Amino acid sequence: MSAMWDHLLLDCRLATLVDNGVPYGAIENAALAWKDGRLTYVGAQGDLPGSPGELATHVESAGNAWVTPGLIDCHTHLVFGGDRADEFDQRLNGASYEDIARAGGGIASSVRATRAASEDALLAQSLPRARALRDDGVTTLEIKSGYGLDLDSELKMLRVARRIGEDLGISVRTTLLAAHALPPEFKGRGDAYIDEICTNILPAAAQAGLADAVDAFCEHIAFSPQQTRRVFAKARELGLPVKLHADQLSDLGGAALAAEFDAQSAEHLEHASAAGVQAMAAAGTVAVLLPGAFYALRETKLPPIDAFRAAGVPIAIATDLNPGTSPLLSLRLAINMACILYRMTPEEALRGATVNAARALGLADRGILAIDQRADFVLWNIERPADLCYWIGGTLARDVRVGGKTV
Ligand code: DI6
Ligand code: FE
Repeated sequence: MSAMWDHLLLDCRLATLVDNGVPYGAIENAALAWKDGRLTYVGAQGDLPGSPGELATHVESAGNAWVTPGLIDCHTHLVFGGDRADEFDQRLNGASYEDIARAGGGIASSVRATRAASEDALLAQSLPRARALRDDGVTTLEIKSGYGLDLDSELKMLRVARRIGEDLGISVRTTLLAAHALPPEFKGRGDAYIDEICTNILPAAAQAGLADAVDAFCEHIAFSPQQTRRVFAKARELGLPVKLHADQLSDLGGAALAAEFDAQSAEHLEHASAAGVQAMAAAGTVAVLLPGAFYALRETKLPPIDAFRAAGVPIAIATDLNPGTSPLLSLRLAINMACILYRMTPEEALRGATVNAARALGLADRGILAIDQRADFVLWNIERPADLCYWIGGTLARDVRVGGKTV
């Protein structure tokens, strides 16, 4: 008789993050089973419907380790050429962000380096950043384009993002962020660049199947609400979901604009208004908070966290990993920052890097430990779930599994 399940993991403590009234959805003295990459049993070991050897082909013990869903970093810009460490040094020696931008630095310098890099070189530079995230528990990763800003370079970035997923054995979701900054060849011609995005870049990315979603940076230093609307209208026409860098530096009504287009998520949101929060709640748009950028920019305006809680807007936490405002290589450090800087509880922060992050990516098959979910999970060297937020840095993951297989 063949066994019901491929694998059975005994002796674990599960933080399922299922909303069952127990903190962290925890189940102690638990077991976890899977078949063909999907969970088939999540529950008390004592309730197993038979003896382990009969139930599964492979049986192992977790040695009483805590197990969580695989972490999900739902907002990164981790594919880029070069770095901006020299600008970091200049800023700490008195240069302003504007001085650096006027001298051709800032996003423009990342665009030059990204355009100049071959696809293989870009992959080689970006892979270690993704590996650092994976090795401390990230099994699903969103990666945005936005340092290419021309058709070929944007598609190159998206192909590199996909190759990262293949090389590291994790899920990568790609987001086209052509509307990140104005490329130098369009200086003073923002609307013409939006035309280029709508008529060429977006349709080509959709045609090539390289974009899972479309994002834009709506800000006075980037694109206006009107320009953002044009990009979103085109995305809608092509059947692609949208997300928005909204209200990071000022309130341009970005949260409400995202909601108007049923965005999966609105991100940053330090300056989001009460009306924006209500619109997000009504649309089911997830608030993605990025404490790494808040920290690195020495921002003092907190996102309206109490208002999100009160309105029932799900809050996700991500690294925003990018060379300018968040060179943050750890999602666990991001959830620590969410606790310290945003006063979120450790459980809220952990939900923000799992179940709510899945929702921000429109993924219903991951983010909790429950039957039929993907068998993406992590065994940790911790004594309680809050330890994941408590330790500042380090590596706590003991075993990172995707579809049940160690990566
Ligand atoms: N918001 C950010 O914080 C990053 N992009 C964005 O839209 C900054 C990107 C960079 O400085 O390279
Ligand atoms: Fe960002």
